[in-house]
Amino acid sequence: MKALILNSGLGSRMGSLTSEHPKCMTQIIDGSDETILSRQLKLIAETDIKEVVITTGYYDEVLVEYCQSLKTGLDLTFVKNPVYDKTNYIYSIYCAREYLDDDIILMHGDLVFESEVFDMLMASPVSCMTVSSVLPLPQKDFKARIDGGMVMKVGVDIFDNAMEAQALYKLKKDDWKVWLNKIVEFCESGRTGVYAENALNELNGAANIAALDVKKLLCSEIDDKDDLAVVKARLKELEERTVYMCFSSDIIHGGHIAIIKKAQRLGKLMIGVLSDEAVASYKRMPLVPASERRIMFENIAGVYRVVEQNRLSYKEVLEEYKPSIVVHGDDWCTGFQKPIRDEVVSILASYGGRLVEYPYSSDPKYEQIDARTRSDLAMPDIRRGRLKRMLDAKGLITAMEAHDGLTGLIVENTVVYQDGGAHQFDAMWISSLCDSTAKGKPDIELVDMTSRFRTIEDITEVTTKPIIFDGDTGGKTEHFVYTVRSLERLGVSMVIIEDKTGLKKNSLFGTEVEQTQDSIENFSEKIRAGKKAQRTKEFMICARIESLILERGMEDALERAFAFVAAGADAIMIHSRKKDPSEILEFIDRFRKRDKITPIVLVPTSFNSIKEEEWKEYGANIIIYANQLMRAEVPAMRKAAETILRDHRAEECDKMLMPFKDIIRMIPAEV
Ligand code: SPV
Ligand code: MG
Repeated sequence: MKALILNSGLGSRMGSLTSEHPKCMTQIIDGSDETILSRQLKLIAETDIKEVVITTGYYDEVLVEYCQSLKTGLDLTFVKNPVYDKTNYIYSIYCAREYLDDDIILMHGDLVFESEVFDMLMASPVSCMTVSSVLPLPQKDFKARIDGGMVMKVGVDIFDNAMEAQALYKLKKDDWKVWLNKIVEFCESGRTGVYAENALNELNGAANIAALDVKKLLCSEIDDKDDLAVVKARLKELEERTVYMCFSSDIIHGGHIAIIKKAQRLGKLMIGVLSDEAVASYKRMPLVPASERRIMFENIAGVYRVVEQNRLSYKEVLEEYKPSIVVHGDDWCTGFQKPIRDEVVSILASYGGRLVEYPYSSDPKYEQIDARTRSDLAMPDIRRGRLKRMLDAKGLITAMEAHDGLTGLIVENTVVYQDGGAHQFDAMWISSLCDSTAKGKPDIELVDMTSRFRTIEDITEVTTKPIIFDGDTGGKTEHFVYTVRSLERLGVSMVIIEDKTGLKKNSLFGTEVEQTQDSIENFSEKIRAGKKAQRTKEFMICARIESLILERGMEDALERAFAFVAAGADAIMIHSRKKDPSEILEFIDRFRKRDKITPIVLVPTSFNSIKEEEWKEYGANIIIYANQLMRAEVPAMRKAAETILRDHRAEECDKMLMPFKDIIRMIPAEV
């Protein structure tokens, strides 16, 4: 594709401004060197176009010298119209015809347009001419008659079914050829004093030129000093406007830079860095924290300002900064981001802002980078540290039970979009109860550590979320120190050990079975030994207190909690089997009076009425849904088995089941 700029004319209506150079060299931004032509060439140079044909005439040598001084990197061809003062630009095109055997971007040399107009033109898949459906029809300038979205006729005397039009065209080779042949015919028969559009009009639509409606965007020719003043004021406005884009990515690749560059052309670019909490809510905990991502963007040339966006919703940011333009990929027109987009559109409309959407393209090169980043998350060193970071970022995190690869995938991938936000579990809980039950065994530390580690591996092979491991009593201190290191190697973030000794039974049996609580001294020693054995700084050991389960009272629970924190526990889990949450609330309240920092972990299986946000307000930090997936699958499986037994075939059972294809699809072919 080539560009053709028509610069032969006299520009006589500009008065003294064109006494020493052609009109296209008129300065359009006070205090800068930018001229009509330098701006056009700059926009062209930002595209894939390499060659520009410029017709000259009036002050042609000044013009050629000027163009060369601009160092645009473009390949410029100058074609002089020797009779520029006696002919119209139709003849200049005729003179340049041998250079124009390609798709052509055609523009008059006195045209000033904003980058968005040029982007729209370049993106058009068909030949088109810029028109405006909202500007008033000019008396003396070009108008186009439009029929079915196509330009039928262009001229100054057309008022019916017409729109304001500017001589800025994209012409596909075939359409251009038809028009150019007509131009040649005109010129060779001596009709050189008319517009090139007179030739176009004789084609009666055969050139297939669509109307590209640029509405209120700047696209104006400069004929006289008044036009110049208007354009200068508009350009100043454009320069002052702010453009907002929000980013959540950990890395910046060529695709991001390309879109940043595009957005920068619209005004002063302000970048929003999505907070760690907001990113974690819909994607995953970012690899690079928001504070560092902020620095990354602050150091990109031409970024005017970087702010933090704390929620997926743009509301707070838009209301505070009122950017003139928000830029986003058009991928958010559907799916979970649609409500966020709708809100942006309505807030922008409330103060006259505008949304600019670029077509979303997924480049395999960048997808590969994303896939690599995702798979890095599964690596032990990266996975292990993410629980602590998430806890710091969010204050309260949730973990769901996973007892094999399949349930791991469910915890990994289940997302619910609600109230403009996305909700998913932050971590996985590898429960002793569910791990044992999945093997048909009782929850009494019968399933040995080697087998429990195998479960962890089944899960880590197919997921990336952090893992909290139910370490039961931790076993003998001499064994626990080995367990700690093995868990660290596996990429587990936290082990929870409970202060029981002897034959452990599940806590939810409470005092119905015999269970022995360990002494504070012994258990503190186990914690100390575990902390000493650990090799990575992020691994956490959580002490689980069974005093309420075993009905030893609140004072005992609190005494233990403070003792275990003093022994080095990184978190405290308090458990209860009561439906009523009040003893848990009392514990949190009293613990928090003395210790504001140590994370509190809860397993609200019985006391399940309180919502996560309320737990956060009370002062809890990790909510573990310890067994719900297993308890959901058992009745579903039993029902399917009974139905088949009853009906002596599987047909009736089929309606209870997920389609066969879906189960195949839910497992990715590769990680
Ligand atoms: C587990 O999930 O194995 C637990 C929590 O330890 S509970 O079953 O409530 O004791
Ligand atoms: Mg357990």
